[in-house]
Amino acid sequence: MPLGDSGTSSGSASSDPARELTNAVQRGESFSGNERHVVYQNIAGKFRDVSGITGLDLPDDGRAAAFTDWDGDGDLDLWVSNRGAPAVRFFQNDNPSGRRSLTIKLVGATCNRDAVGARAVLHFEKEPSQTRSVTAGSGFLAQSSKTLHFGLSNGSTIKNLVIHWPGGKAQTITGLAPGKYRIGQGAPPQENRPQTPAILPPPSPTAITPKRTFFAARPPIATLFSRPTETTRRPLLLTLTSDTCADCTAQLTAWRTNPPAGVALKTLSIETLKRDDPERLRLLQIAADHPFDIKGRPMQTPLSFLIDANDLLCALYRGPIDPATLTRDIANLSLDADRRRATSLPFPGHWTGGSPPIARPLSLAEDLLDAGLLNAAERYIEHYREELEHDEIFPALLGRLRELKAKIDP
Ligand SMILES: [Ca+2]
Ligand SMILES: [Ca+2]
Repeated sequence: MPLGDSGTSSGSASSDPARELTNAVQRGESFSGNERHVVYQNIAGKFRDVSGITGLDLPDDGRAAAFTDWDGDGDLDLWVSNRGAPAVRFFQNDNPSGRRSLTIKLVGATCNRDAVGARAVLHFEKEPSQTRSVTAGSGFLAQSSKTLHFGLSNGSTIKNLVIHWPGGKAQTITGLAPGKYRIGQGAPPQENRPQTPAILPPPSPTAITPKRTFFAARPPIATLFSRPTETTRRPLLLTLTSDTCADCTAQLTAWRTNPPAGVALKTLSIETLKRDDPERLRLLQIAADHPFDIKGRPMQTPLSFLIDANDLLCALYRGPIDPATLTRDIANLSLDADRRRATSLPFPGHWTGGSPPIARPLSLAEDLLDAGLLNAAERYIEHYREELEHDEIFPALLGRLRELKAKIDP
């Protein structure tokens, strides 16, 4: 597929393949097809698909898989990373078979200390031998534990372990019982008691869903919403509600008796917008999606935009708003960029360097073009022309707008 000028500029035509791919990813579509994870069990050299019974057959857009005995109980647990959410999954191996294992941490002396490249062959009295190698990286973008893991069948007796050190001689170790060992190159095995990482109970989904985001970089959205004239030069809280949403009714009722101070309120019904002004609804969705680099995901209502007096989008709230949080966010509207960045963190922490992020109006204009809202894009470009002209790919943006318009009206 020809990629044209994609990746080096804003791209031009709407049929630009790389742009289409990016848009699909932003819409939450799979990058590589809807393929479930698969697990194969090796049975004497033949493989059986056991994906379903392992519980690993998820339709995630998976990337890396790394094996390690994370909880230290002797069996291998699994970490998987995904392109979309959840970005990381941990699978704790709870197979109750109670079988034993032998784990070996190799430490090089004349070879590299991690013993990368070493090969260990475990011989048994009766069963076939097992071979493991220390690798730096396994599969795609993954690194499994460098500790070698041998699963043992019931009643098996270990004969010996032969370690082929990189660039060195083979070392044979006898008298090993199941367990955990650390073996230095040329030295006898020592019992290894690695620190076991703590496994906390998973957080509840509601605790990890971001309900409110206070933006470090504030996108300008003046032409994407209509500000009631009486709210000029005042912060505005613009809330989208749905007729069928109980949280919306509760939120509006709460505000009737106890309206937030220091901000003008404006409420829009999604159903009314769909009927009377569908483009406005699309513009508001673009404003809500843009900071998160997503497109067209289902909207959770009430959805509230905190917009400052300069029409910058400062915060976004999904669901009912905690009044104390809103009061604090309104007070924080005037923070400078550094303190705004510190405030935007969703968890405790501090920044160690770099400049605070700044919004890029040009990428919002591109979102409007991607959505085919050419008139809205033109209005946006006209309104923010001065800022946009500082962006080095502004000419390419204008070129793309011209091309898209020519397609509609050749
Ligand atoms: Ca384990
Ligand atoms: Ca286990």
